Amino acid sequence: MESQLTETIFKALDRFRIEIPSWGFANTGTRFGKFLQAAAAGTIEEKFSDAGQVHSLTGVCPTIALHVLWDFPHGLDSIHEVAALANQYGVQPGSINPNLFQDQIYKFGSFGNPDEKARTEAMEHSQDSIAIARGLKSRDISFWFADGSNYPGSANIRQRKRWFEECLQQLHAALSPEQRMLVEYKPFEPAFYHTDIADWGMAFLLARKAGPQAKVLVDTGHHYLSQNIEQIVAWLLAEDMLGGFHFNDRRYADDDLTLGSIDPYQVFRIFHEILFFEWEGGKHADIAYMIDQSHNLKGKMEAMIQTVTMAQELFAKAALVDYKQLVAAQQSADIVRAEGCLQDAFATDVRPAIRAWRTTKGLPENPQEAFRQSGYLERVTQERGARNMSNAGSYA
Ligand code: PSV
Ligand code: MN
Repeated sequence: MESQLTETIFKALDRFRIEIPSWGFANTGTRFGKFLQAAAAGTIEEKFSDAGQVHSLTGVCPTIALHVLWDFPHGLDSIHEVAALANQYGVQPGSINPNLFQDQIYKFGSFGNPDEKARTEAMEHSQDSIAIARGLKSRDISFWFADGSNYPGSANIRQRKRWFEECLQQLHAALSPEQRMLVEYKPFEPAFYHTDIADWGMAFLLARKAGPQAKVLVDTGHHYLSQNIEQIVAWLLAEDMLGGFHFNDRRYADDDLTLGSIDPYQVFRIFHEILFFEWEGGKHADIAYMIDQSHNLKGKMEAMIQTVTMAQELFAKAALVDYKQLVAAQQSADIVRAEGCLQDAFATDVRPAIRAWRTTKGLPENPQEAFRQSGYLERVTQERGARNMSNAGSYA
């Protein structure tokens, strides 16, 4: 491979980091049940241990996203335990995700709930989440709301919008100067008629009203089919409103499939918009890249390693676009040449350069193979198996 290409790929990889979600290592299910995995993590320590493994093999996942209800059993009092685990396992706490959807009190919503008690509880939990993030030196507090309704007429959409505005404004006021609030949108599930923050425009308006430290978080699975996600990315970048990304892939809805397993070109196009924006503007786009996937059938750690390596490949490919040629082709409306700039970069096999980069960093050339050889999976299967397999969830 030409040395210029290799250099561009190395540079791209040097700066690329992606956060892994604690919930990606736990046993999860579908609406119809759970299929258990003997090696799944069942405690916060096991999640840190698994995340530490993924980081030590890939070198690019220094942080783990944490879900407050699932990972901080004692709320604020769990901060010390989590901080100690972070040091022990060599991965730092990343984004802090309040859980405003699982408790019974949220049956009819959190900030959009007509019952003031539920709204107050949601606010208290959110304030605690901000304090937890501060205690752990986590910059981002990532808000996703399951709020919505299933039947026309059953919710006052404008009233709920006002509650969301008020609550987010109050929470923004509680942020420290270095903290950020990320507002995630999703058009469906669990609500199937209306969702309070259904799309990027709604998230954008709420974030803008909340204050300058609020940005939008895009989750690839949270769009209608065939929606042009990279255009949304380009607009948010242009408005300085893109704060974070939850990566996953899908075929139908929010399927949580492995990144790039269905449509790698889409992920490439998203990265391209980001890198093209940076090249044109000469500035860095401050976006937290995170994975938001939980696998029921694939091995969780294998799926995570597969995702990280795929993300690196697609990011490296996107970095290969010849911008000068692209701009010239766009300018002269040479459509085929412009499109070719993207296609040529996408078609480049970046894997040899990525393997070489890993070697220079003292990382295994093939993290998946190294994981298989490490014996880690066999060890944790042995340690966790009996507990995990007796813990089947049933909806009966
Ligand atoms: C919701 O589907 C979501 O994407 C949000 O980011 C949650 O925090 C995450 O999944 C985990 O349930
Ligand atoms: Mn998400």
